[in-house]
Amino acid sequence: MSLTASTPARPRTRNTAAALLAVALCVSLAACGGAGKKAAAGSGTDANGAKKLVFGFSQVGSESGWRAANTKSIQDAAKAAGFELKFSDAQQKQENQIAAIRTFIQQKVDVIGFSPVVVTGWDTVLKEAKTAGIPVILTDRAIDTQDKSLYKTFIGSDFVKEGTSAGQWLLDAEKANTGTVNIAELEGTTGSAPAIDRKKGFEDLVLKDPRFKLVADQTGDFTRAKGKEVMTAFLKAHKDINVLFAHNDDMAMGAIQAIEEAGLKPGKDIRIVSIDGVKDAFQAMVDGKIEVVVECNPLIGPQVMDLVRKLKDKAEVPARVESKEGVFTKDKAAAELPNRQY
Ligand code: GZL
Repeated sequence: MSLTASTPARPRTRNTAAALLAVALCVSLAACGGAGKKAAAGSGTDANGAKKLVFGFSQVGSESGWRAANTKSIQDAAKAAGFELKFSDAQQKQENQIAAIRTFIQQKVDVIGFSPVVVTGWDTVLKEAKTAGIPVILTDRAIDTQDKSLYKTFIGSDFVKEGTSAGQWLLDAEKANTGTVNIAELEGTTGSAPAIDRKKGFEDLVLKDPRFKLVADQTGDFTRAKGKEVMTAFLKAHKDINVLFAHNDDMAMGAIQAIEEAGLKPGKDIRIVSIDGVKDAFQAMVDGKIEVVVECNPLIGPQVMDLVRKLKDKAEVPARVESKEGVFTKDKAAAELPNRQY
């Protein structure tokens, strides 16, 4: 068994073997020119031998380009902060997130973070974290709970505002149209905060206007494949869809494939409004297939780690930190595309 400076020292008996081991250890560390220091810069301690902050993070999954960018932001920022990141990919299953949070509790991590795949069903496991004295930060997606003490802070977007921004663009784009506008809606993961709130923001604004009819709406689970599958079904059932509102770009990109395979022109026969702002969506705007993208910023890793450090140090944190985001129409897409980081 090789001992490094980070291995907790066992109590030593006063026998010769222990004394020899102690001498051997000192000699080996000295001979390696402080290799103990280099060895100490392993996962548990930093180059100065200080214990690293351990952050346990449960990610929703890897369902979209947005999620991939969010994961990279979290991982890069944890590394830059010098934290030990225990990262778990839940593959969009709540039971996997609950299991990961329980593991983090058993591992006695310093802070727990997660992006909840759905809004309900968290109280029990978050009570276990609270009992264990481990602070929790919600990232990206919020939860529905009566007990606000179960988490310390939330950082992410205002999804209702994103839905409203998408709806406002459509109202403006159709203001001269006196006829009926039939809308198909590809919803995000059922029960997730972005799906619930984007739907609310968009429909509360647009469906107040009697010209607009919601003729089809179904979840595409935020994935490209499901978005294509559901849009194909929509097109078989409805010959009169004028607009597609997609809760994220990946479903919009899948829908574009379905629309083209049906012999129709996306952006001409069917107007498309989407949310996220991934590079592929900007390229689709340059190509005239999507007309507007409401940005949803995944690059919150550095802000997350600032909050994690504050929680570890028992410093004050705001209850909610909101991301700054824009709305990009297709005429702006070519100029903005080179700036996109995800
Ligand atoms: C939004 C995020 C959503 C994205 C999707 O903050 O939770 O989940 O819009 C992703 O692309 O799958």
